[in-house]
Amino acid sequence: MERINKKVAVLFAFIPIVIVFAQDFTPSVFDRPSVPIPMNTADPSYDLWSQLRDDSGDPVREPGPFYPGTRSGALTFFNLPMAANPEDLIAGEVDVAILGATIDMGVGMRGARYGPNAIRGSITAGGGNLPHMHTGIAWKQELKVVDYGNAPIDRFSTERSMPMVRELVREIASTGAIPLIIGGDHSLEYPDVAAVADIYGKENVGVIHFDAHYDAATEGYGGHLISHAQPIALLIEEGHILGENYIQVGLRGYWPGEDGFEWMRENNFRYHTMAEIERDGWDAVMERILAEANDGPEYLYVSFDIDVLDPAYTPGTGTPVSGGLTPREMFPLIRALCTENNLVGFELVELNPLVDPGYTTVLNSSALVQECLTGIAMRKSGISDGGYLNPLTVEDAIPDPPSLN
Ligand SMILES: [Mn+2]
Repeated sequence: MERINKKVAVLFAFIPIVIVFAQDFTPSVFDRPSVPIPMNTADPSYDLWSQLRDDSGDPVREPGPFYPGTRSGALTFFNLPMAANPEDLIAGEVDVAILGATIDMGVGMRGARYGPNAIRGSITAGGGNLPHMHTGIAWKQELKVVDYGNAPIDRFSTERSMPMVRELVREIASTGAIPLIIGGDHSLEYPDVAAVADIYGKENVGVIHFDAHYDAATEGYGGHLISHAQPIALLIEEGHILGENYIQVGLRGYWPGEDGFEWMRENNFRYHTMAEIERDGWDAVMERILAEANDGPEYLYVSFDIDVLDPAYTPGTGTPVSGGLTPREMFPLIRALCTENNLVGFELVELNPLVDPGYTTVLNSSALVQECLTGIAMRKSGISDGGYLNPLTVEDAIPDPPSLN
């Protein structure tokens, strides 16, 4: 019995040695040098994703906006006609081209890729044909707007998708049309703003960025330089946009911390947090934002992360933060910004229909985009005051009682 125990003891004594040897010789992912795994460029599918917009095999047609099939049934943004290339935009004298960008690797959560089609499928009262009650303006009657389809996305790589998005946004902007991008996650701000700066000049474009989060991380994301938390850092560091032309609105919660606020101050950012809004009231802060936009460079780009709104109105997003703004606060500001400024781009990002059980977020996102379109239409129809309200809407015909005068 004792001999058996000895044998067992000797056997067990070898186990750690065996484990050590096994570790030495078993290849492990942690033993590899920390360089990315190279891609198989010989794979026939290597670039297939990027050819989404290759229309060389399509039937020949006259350039200009067109309806895919019948006018009912095929889903386009707001039931608008489509355009496929710059020739269509030029021939149709298009004012705004709406581009879907189905990217959601940058948020690390599946779903934002369905944002564009959720907006395409949304049913909106009026839909741009009827006059917006506040302003009396029907944006479809003032503007030529098209659905420009989707940007090609490598669904396994944010990094690889960026150049294609930038090229398409640049293509729209080069015709003089306003690119309106529906995401997709906030990594899109990097190619979107870079593209607009390519066309209008790096020092000539200001950005107003609505978001609960700061989105200017330089590290902390596994070595990635682009994700939905990083587009601003990349834009500033690469010099596509100047810090003094950047305005942040709606920050709250726990990010940025002190380092981030210091970084924004060093780069001459302007920012308006929810703390400032709670202290001074929305009307006062809204006036400041409008004044700062007017004080900025010649052109304006608006980056709208729907999580700037309170999760009560936008539950369908990847990183909701309590204590946000309401649509009733935001709509007049978006309308005014798009009326009073030379808008050269607008993006709506971080809409995730998969976590939007009541279509609340789709509804509010769709309405928000149409507030911007209404603003652009107001400007085109000659209205310069972004706060303009239709007298028919806000004044009844009966004189007020003396007690109110
Ligand atoms: Mn964001």
